[in-house]
Amino acid sequence: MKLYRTRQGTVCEANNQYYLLSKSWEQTINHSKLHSKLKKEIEGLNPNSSAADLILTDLLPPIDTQEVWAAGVTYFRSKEARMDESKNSGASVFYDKVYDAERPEIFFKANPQRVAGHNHLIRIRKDSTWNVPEPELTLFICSEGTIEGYTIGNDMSSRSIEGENPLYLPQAKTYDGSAALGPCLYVPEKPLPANTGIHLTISRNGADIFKGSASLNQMKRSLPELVSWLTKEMSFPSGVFLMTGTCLVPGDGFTLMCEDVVKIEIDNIGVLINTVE
Ligand code: DO4
Ligand code: MG
Repeated sequence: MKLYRTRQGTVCEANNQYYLLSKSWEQTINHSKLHSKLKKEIEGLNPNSSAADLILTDLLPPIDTQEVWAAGVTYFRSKEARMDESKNSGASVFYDKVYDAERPEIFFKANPQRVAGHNHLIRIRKDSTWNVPEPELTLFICSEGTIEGYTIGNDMSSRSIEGENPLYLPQAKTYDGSAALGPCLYVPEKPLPANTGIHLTISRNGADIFKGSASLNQMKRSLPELVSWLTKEMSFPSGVFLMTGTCLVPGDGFTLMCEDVVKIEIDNIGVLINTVE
């Protein structure tokens, strides 16, 4: 089942049929056992063929009041890249340590105002010289602390700022247009398979300049483990989104430029496309 947040309300897609739900986004998504709840809810509704058009014309990011948090250095490739970018600052050792530590790296990523949806513009910082997208499986965790859905996330990152000093991480990670989520909230009956693929394509002037794929089973930590650390001492009355880290890092010579198109695909969830403003 997939939920889409649109300007005209919440659209639920199930078995190739579309339903318009009457409740707000937060009232719809913030439930434990969300899949069964939605299944019951659409049993009493008639499919609405024009609801499918709303996804094309009126789509919004799948977030309204929730915070977005992110986990980092959850894949070996990310650890390697961070250690390399921070070698002159002396911070490499911290990335090495956090990869093996019991406590993961978790940081605040964005409030909803800084989140772009599918086909919306994302941004790079003008005071940063090295910028990359980070394609990340993103969890929706309800206020009771359980994983209820998945979406695609882009954790836009300023690697020159992050590499200069690890204390600059909040500036490297959080600024206007620094996050993208979408296109939908995928609410399956069972957790995502471990071999779920994550695919990134970056295009410039119509040509693909980076292409890469990774799989969820390359992650060092489990998804419930990340959730348990996030929710240890924090409550989220409206639920929360958690980006789970990147495994796809373009080579050191690569930096994003204005008008580049970033396409992230995650198996079963869909495709998130954003152009750099
Ligand atoms: O500490 C740097 C951020 C790590 C990150 O965002 C990632 O691994 O995805
Ligand atoms: Mg990241």
